[in-house]
Amino acid sequence: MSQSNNPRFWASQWYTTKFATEPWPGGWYWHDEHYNWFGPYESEHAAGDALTEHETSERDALDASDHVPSQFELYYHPLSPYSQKVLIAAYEKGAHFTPKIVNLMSTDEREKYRKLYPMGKLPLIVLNHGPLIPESSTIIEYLDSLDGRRLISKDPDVARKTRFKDRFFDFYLTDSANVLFAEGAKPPSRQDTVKIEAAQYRIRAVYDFIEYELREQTWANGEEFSMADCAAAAGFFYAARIMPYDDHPNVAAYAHRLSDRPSVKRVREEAAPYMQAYLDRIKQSRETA
Ligand SMILES: N[C@@H](CCC(=O)N[C@@H](CS)C(=O)NCC(=O)O)C(=O)O
Repeated sequence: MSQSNNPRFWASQWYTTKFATEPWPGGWYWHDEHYNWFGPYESEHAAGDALTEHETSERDALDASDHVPSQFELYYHPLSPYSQKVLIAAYEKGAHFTPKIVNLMSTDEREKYRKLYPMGKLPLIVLNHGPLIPESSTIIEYLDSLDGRRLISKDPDVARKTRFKDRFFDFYLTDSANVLFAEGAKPPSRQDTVKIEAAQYRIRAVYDFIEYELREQTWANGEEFSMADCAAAAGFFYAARIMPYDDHPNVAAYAHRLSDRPSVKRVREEAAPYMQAYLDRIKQSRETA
């Protein structure tokens, strides 16, 4: 049950470990599914017994209810496009997860989150038996191994195209829209015009590319909604506000289909109050500047 090498990072849940001195008095500790630590215990055995007792009581409580057990914890923020991409996939798959919203703008929350995942990037999932899975596409690969409709085809040729388009939307639509959004929030004198022009060029190139691709297909990779569409929907959340596509009728129709998709609708409805609060904050800071 014990782990010796950086256990917090690699196995973050339901285990005991020994802290020699830091951050708490030496001894054995265990933590629960909410990262509450308990200890110190004199021995690994004593900590293990306390953990087993906790697990048993949790299981009994679950058995006594009709609660569907959570398959993992999802660390995310409703306004983070990569989080939205994973949320869309999770809703498509009908996954049961425990949501953990992290506000990376808060120094305290950011520091706490970096203890769990040092890269500090959202989204991240933590499986019930411990392992962390970071990176939106890797998370969706994992989700696709669970029950539910497939987001990455079993056909290797189709799967390769889905993976290409997923990366294509991430790198050239989402990342470019992020640049434009971040630069747009700065006062004009501090905006980086080289970065802005490069991002605008890339988004236009994405629109041109998919305008052609979408001339006779419903979704990014054909007739089946896939991981590529999760990535596209997340990218359009910001890109649509910054770089309209009215002169690309197939892109406009595709963006409309995405907005109508129940999983995408749900994610955007959940993000709406956070977006409003963000826009209000920007407006207020401009008024007081
Ligand atoms: N390649 C990563 C990108 C994740 C990413 O950039 N996440 C943003 C939020 S959308 C983030 O955590 N930013 C905080 C930071 O860069 O410190 C993925 O696909 O998950």
